Amino acid sequence: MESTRSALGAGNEPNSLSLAFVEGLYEDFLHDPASVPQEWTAYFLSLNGASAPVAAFHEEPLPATRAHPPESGAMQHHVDVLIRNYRVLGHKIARIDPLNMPRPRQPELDPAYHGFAAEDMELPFNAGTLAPSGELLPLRIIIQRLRSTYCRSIGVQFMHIDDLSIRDWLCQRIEGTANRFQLSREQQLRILTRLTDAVIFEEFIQKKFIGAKRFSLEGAESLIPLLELAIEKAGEQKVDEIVLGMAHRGRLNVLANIMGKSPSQIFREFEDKDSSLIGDVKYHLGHHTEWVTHTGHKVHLALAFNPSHLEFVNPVVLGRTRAQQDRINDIERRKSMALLIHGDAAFAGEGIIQETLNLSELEGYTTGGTLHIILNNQIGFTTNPSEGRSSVYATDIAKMLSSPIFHVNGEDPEAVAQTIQVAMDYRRTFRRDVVVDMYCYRRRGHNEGDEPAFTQPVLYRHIEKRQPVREAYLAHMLKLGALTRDEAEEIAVRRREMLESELSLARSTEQARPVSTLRGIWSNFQGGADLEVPDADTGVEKDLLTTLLESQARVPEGFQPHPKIVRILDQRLAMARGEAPLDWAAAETLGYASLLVEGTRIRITGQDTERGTFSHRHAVLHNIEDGDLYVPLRHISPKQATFEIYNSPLSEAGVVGFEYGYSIACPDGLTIWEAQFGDFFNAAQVIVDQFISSAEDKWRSLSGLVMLLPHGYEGMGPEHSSARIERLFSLTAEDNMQVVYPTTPAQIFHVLRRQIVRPWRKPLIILTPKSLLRHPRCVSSLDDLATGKFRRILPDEKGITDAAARVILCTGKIYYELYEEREKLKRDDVAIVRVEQLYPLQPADLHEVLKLYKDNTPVLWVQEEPENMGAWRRMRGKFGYILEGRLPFFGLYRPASASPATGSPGWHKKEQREIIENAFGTILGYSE
Ligand SMILES: Cc1ncc(C[n+]2csc(CCOP(=O)(O)OP(=O)(O)O)c2C)c(N)n1
Repeated sequence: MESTRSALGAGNEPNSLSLAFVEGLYEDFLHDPASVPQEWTAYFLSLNGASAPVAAFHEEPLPATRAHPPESGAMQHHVDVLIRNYRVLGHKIARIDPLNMPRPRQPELDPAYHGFAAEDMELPFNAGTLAPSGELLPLRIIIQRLRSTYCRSIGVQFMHIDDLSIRDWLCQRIEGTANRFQLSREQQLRILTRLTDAVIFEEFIQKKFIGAKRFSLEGAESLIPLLELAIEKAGEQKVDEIVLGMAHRGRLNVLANIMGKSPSQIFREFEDKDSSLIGDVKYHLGHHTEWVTHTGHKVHLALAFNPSHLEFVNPVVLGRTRAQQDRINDIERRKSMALLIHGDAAFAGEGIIQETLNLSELEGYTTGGTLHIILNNQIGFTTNPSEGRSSVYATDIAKMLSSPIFHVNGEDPEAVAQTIQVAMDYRRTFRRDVVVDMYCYRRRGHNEGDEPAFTQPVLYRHIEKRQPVREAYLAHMLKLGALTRDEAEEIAVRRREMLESELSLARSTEQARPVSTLRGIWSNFQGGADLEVPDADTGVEKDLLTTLLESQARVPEGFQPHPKIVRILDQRLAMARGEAPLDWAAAETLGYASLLVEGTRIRITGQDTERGTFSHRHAVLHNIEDGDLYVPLRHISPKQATFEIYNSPLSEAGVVGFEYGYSIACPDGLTIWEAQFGDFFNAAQVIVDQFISSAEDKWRSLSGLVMLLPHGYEGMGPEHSSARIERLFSLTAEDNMQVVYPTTPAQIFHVLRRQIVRPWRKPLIILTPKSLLRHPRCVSSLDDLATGKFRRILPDEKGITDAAARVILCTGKIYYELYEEREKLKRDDVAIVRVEQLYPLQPADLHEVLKLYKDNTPVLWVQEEPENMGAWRRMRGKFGYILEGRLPFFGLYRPASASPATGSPGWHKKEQREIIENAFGTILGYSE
């Protein structure tokens, strides 16, 4: 027989894992013979008590092998080591797992291992924080306390934390209170009620919507009381808002039982009657509600919309939380809190977890500590933990933070309650993340249509026999005499009746009232079609521009920037005074400055974005004497709005998710993420696909996030050339986002301002330049910024119209190469038109400019990218071979290629030259 690699055991070999597993099962068997699988019952009965498995901890007297003379001070030292070992390893034998999965023995927790003999058990020792009043305790009591603190239903990992003050706090807190934690009868009743709510909800849907997918919470119902306790505690700590993120598992239950979503609304979604809800499946939808705690404190709860992509919502929730804090200037970051619920397989497997955790302590990203809850049902779809991670715990990645990790048995709701109290106090005290890993199981398959016994037969035989947590807790309360069975039944009956009436309501009304997401801070903004929102004038008075640019060229007395920076500042001064034309950096920075003085807060992040990857921005100046920093954009006016700029960690998915989240909570601010090179945004593709491009369609959720993606073929190789315009195009439809490729400083100025001045909130993707940052022709005047607006199409700069024998249509940096070639060849019969807004591109905009040319003037789309990339295929797809019904349309590009660009600068030049020359050469198959 092949050894079974089930979740229950690592095979039949008698290794330490299976030994510990057998020990656990044997303990269960001694407690309740019916609780273990039949094959094990037979085995344990056959033992007949003769060779009972060795318990992980010897309760019986130890062999009298005294290693330490009692008078020796070494004995106290060994007690200290034993105490320390419990702190380090206690969690490894704690009974955190309702399924009793095999766990290795920990001999280091055995007193005999430290040389103690049976007769030492009554000797008194200093017990540190285990004896809050400082008295000496017999070794027996010390061990008892250690076991009940570290090895019962809660296992805590905290010894990886380097900061001793944090470790001390945790020791005091855990050891000082573990044995004294007591819930009142009201609290116990409340837990029972919430467990009942969770159970009845699943039961009800199971009965009324047979076979429907709901990703039931069964096996992990303690999540509902856990969340309630966390929210209540947050209320006590004066948190006003909690932003939650979670995946599919138990989401409907959370929506109904925590988020205040009406069950009738959920039932309507099951009936699929509601045409206003076709954007996404029901277990992805967000919701928000007002929670009033038992002390009367109001906590706003917002559950973020979630895509199927597990865990990617995490940075979005953090960004949103941060924005809420920034909006109210909550410097200590105590008013809003992020609460993330993770799956165990996803937490261990998805790299976005590391990216998210890494943000937690960074100045530009911290939110004062996230509460992470792992809904640890010990399976991922059909994948066992042994197949899903190399680490012991699903949570091991979180050890990168100075945060405790609490593993708690979800079948012990009171332990869950105790854990939440400590975790929330820790978060509050240290303003750091904290992790609660709630061990549970999944009673059914991955979804309700799945048969889990196909792949986990032994595990599921075991799970089938487990009493639901509500039953077990009820039995506990009945034993305590805290309530009667009739009273408990009454709670369940009331809940069922409520759900019945909600179901009738759902079935009696045809349509739900459409829920508008554009309320509160969003009420002044709109999404929808581009054509419904006119372009706005975005010019700024010239005098003000001068003042704003001058203020950015100044540094405080005694501040000494690098000499080359001084030169740049001097140039800015000359630009401000109209003595030199504006370059890209000056116009970009004026875009920000003008918005700041109008009251728009700005946040810009990205790798090396303070300086700018190509050294153009220099938004943060460094004093060469002492390294002090000065941010000119924070000093332009006493009444200006906040300007934030941060170099991001080297991450894309995490930080783009964060900024997207920020943008959805800050519609009146300008939120910008900049890629190092445009190519790297594909490392954030999930955020682009699942949120940025589709959120409005799926969830009617808007965002005005700006992404700056450096783009352009400059011989820098396959990964430093292209922001993959073609990929952006594949995502554009229904005016879901804007893609622009501005070619002048004035254009970047106006498009940045347009993003705020129009009430239209759409993601804006700007393809930004590299060499153009310093190109002598890529300049604008103050007048260009003082009047007008962003121009979607730039007509020929020299005004060539009637004389044109051909029109070159292009976008971006290649324009300047074409322009120079035209100058060199003196070809005034060639007009060059720039498409500055690639999407949305209205045919009428193009028509407006092309109508200047004779009917059959050919148009050449000229691009640097290969045929299968760039904008060509989209242009041809949209306009065909006949442009505007009259002008023939041709394309010029690099040959189709698997890789965006060559790695050889020489080859690049040759290819580029060919394109430019061909743009002015004969058009094959067409006679002019
Ligand atoms: C990024 C991503 N990869 C794969 C999936 C498919 N998938 C959905 S649920 C699931 C298992 C998740 O396991 P776990 O995180 O433990 O949560 P559980 O479903 O057990 O609650 C998988 C692989 C997904 N939704 N997202």
